[in-house]
Amino acid sequence: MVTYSTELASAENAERAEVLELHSIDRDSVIELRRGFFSDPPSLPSKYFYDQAGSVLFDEICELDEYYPTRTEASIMGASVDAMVDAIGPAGRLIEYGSGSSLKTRLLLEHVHADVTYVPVDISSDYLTEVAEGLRLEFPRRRIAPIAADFTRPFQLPSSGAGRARDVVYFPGSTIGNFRPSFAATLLSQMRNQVGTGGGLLIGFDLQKDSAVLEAAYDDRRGITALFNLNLLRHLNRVAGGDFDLDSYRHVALYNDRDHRIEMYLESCREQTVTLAGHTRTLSKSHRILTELSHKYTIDGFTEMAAASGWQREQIWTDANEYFAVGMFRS
Ligand code: AVI
Repeated sequence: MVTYSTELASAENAERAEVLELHSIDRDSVIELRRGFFSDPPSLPSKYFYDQAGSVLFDEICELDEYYPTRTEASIMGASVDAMVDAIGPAGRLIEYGSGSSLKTRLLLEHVHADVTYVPVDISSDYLTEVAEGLRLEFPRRRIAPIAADFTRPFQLPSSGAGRARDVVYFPGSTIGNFRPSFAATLLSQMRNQVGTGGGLLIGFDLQKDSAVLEAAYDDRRGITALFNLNLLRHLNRVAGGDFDLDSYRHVALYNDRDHRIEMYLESCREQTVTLAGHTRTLSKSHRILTELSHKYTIDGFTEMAAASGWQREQIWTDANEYFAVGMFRS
């Protein structure tokens, strides 16, 4: 029989669970969330796209006809892997920022010098351990030395020892484009400081192109990108005490010609009140919440940004349409 006190206890438990969930993101993240969502225009950090459901949706995005970056980068890598491996040389370590499943790295791991240690860096330590174990089975001779870290904050690489060959940072997928140029430059400088003089950077970045191609890539016909965008609200409902009603937002993706970037929003379909991380605000009908920026560069523009962060361009590989580029830089 359900009594008043058991109901009360379960309400208390629910409340406690909610508080615990709220604490499942750290204090800095709560502050970051509040700062973005309770200002105007409101924004939410893109990192909340990637819970388990979001990672599955992102994998689906990568397979979409309209979403050209993944397939184009893979074809550039496939066509020029020998030249890239030469450019990497007998590096001490190949350090991958935000390695995730390390899927894009397998091609390099099959080809790079046998002495190269692979250092995947990822925020999710459980997933990192699992992926590293799989890689050790797949590449039994390769040294794999994972580091659990949030690469958007400064982190320490273990010392590579005197006389070791140079380190190379690998940053594929045009993830650099998801940061505002000022922060992208900070990240490039952080990488430069980690590898020191003579180090390398192999990086994928997306290029400017027709806005219709870009908008289709971020607003596909099957609506997978829309689900990916909306999933961010579901994730925040779970981990940050949000009460977003997913049915009352629509996905919007626009190319901003002036700043050369795709801007993704969730647009409120009606006036509504939302609670997040313990605070409440009102959104009017058509109010847009910014959820992601994806900057598109020219090869020269990217080279200039890299140079300002201490990187000299060595080589650029691109595809026949010049949709995407992979660059090798030296510090
Ligand atoms: C992860 N990042 C490079 C993707 C991009 O293209 O900016 C994220 C993405 N958002 C929507 N589709 C893909």
